[in-house]
Amino acid sequence: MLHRQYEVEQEKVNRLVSRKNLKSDFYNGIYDRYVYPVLTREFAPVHWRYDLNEETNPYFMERLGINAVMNSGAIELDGKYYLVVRVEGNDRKSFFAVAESENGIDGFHFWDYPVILPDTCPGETNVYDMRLTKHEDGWIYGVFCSESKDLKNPDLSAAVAKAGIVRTKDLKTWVRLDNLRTLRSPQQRNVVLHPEFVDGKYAFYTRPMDGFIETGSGGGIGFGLCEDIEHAVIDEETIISRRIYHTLTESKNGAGAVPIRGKKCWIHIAHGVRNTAAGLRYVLYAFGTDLENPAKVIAEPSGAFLVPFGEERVGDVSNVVFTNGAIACENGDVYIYYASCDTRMHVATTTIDQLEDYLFATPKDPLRSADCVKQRCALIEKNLELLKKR
Ligand code: M1P
Repeated sequence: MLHRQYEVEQEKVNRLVSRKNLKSDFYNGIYDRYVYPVLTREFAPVHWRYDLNEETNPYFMERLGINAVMNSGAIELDGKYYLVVRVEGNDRKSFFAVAESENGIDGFHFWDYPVILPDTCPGETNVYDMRLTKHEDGWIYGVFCSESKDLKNPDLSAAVAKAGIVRTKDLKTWVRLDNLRTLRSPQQRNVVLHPEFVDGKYAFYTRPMDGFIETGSGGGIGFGLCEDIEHAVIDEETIISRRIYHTLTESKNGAGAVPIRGKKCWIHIAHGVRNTAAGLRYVLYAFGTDLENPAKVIAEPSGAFLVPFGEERVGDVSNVVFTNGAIACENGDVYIYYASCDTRMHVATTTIDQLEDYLFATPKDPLRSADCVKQRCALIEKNLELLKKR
């Protein structure tokens, strides 16, 4: 018999799903932010979490709780907006689940079942952060982090991160391919598949790492080509977006959303990490690469593109924003999905024109305080001249 509490709890989920989202009063001219997250753990269907049967669950206790919903791949299909969400159970294991919306800013609701990934790697303990690429070969690829215990290292926390690859046509049936092998980098996370062939090959953005947490000698976001996506191997990775001292990428960085084809460049939204007394701080930054050669950076605005604000600053891993999904519509509108603090999902909306203006007209980081002051004084002087003419 269905427990009477079911309707009460499901009504709470329904209210969240049907809540209209509103643009917040935040302004920077680059994008709009929204009052409500697009997904929180409270959006998880009740039948994922509770045994609904009164006989076997007389107290209607949560049996398999959901801790967080975060870092989501994003894709538009037939006019609908889909997120492949990283859902983290109370057991700390992550899995993927599809949530869909009619308009991309509210109404996201989960499908009945999570994504069933083919279980081809016996050592794989955790999977997370899928990037969805609509590739010109006709498949939708999901590239994600496949994490296993490092059996060679006695440290209990030692782990190995690899890039897992799946493909699908409908987000329902997934075919697992071999994990990516990068011959010169022992670990990989934040790997992204470029949507077009480059020199007739599959192109990946990589993040070479020596260890599981520290990127060590890995210099930043890499780029490499491979012939065979079913058994993907990259032998050469070229660093295209470097970690730089005293910038927001000093500790590490990583590719984020699948690059968007703009009018002037490929638009990249990535994350940069620096260390602070309060721990690592993750922010988003953006750069542009050449349309013919996506490994060549041609626009590098200074500083952060999006940082955690207000309530976004607090969560399981505080002071973090992270993106691994954006949707660019045919009319030029762009939806950037980002998680705050490994806890919940948000959207920011903008356009390709705004993003390209940001990329090409924002000054570059001069890398020294003295030069930053000169840069700012030049702006102030120009503005004061204009204001005098009012
Ligand atoms: O906790 C913040 C993020 O940490 C990792 O990112 P990176 O590999 O750049 O350190 C990822 O595990 C990501 O999932 C997480 O949001």
